[in-house]
Amino acid sequence: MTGTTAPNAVVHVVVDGVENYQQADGAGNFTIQAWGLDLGQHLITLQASEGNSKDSQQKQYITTVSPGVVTTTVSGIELPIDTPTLPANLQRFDLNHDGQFGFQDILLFLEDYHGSNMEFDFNHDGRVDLSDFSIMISYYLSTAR
Ligand SMILES: [Ca+2]
Ligand SMILES: [Ca+2]
Repeated sequence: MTGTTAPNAVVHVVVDGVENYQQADGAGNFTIQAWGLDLGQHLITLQASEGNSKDSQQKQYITTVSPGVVTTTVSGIELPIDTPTLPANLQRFDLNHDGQFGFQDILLFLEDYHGSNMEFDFNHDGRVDLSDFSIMISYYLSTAR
């Protein structure tokens, strides 16, 4: 089985209920082999995952091992991992620019509290202060699950 996914993502493969996994290379290419399959049809399920519990969609293939055929190849498997994009009204709070609005961003704000970074001036009154922090927190609480 060969295909592509995100660089260095871990590809999980389940063949007939037996799980295996392999890390894709730096270009996102992966090659996985399953040995000793019986004749007949086999269900193959693939899913790639990255840190921060980002997963690709699951893909399923059915491959048939025929008599006399030594190698059956499934190629061109694509397992893209979408990076979730932050809603536009939350992007300004993504202070460390990792594509997510989380606790790390709040810590960054606190580190530069009363600082000069006008990127943190969420209400555009020319000061970074408690009112900006409360704006950030109220958005954070409204998105926290
Ligand atoms: Ca962030
Ligand atoms: Ca302000």
